[in-house]
Amino acid sequence: MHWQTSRFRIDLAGQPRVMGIVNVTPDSFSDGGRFHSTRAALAHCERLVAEGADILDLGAESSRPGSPAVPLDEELARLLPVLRGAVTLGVPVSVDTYKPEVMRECLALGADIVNDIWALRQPGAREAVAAHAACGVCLMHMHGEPATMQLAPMQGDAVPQVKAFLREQVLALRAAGVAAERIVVDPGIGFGKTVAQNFALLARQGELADGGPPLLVGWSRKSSLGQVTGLDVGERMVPSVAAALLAVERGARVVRVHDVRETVAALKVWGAARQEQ
Ligand code: HH2
Repeated sequence: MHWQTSRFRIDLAGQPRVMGIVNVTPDSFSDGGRFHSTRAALAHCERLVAEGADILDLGAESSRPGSPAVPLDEELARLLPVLRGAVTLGVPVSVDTYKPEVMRECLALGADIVNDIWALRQPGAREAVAAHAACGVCLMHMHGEPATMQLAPMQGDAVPQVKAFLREQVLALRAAGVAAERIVVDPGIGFGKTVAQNFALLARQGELADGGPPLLVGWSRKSSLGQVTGLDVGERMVPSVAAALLAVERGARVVRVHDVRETVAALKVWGAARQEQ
């Protein structure tokens, strides 16, 4: 099992991969404003790679519940200078965007992966990815849109709905000519789901992975972890690592995290136990 991306073929058969989050935003829910300048964002990229990140995920628009959209030129101005540096660090670089123009510009600069919370449903996004020869793509499930998704979360059993949605988006992308080896899918923890639905997606994650593309999951610092622990966003490192470990144990091959060093250490313990099975 592997993930084909623009420059790297990422092995997903062995140790799970850690995707380190770099938010080049003033308003992300857990670290907004900390890495807003190009210099700070690049220093953060270097730090995450030193801590063991296998992939960097650069995002320039917050998708926290209620967040406003960022204009195209502002998103590019935040992202491109950081991307230019990030692609020299020796690891695959993903760009968290739903805008086809941003995808095209970033892929032209050497980005390896498009990570889209809209699963390429914005007009022209699927075509932007399909036009590239080899970039990787992460298709995420979201119910509604960031501005309003927590006002009207999903109804009923989330697991079959998320599974059917992801299957449909994968088929559409395959029909556009994108090879299966380029695609991973993500249940989109916290995106238009109740706390119970998020935990159902963890408890029954095996149903999602079943026979489909590799799974990428992002629990890091999310509010469902705050709900069950009573901890504020800045205090959610341990719950985040616990959730990442549970996700990996249930089949996730990539975890998207803020706390790279701690997650890498936890996954080493998981890997050591797995070797002795
Ligand atoms: N979560 C966030 C953003 N992008 N992409 C994928 N594939 N999966 C996720 O779970 C996911 C994502 C939200 O988290 P974060 O980037 O930390 O915050 P913000 O959107 O406020 O910048």
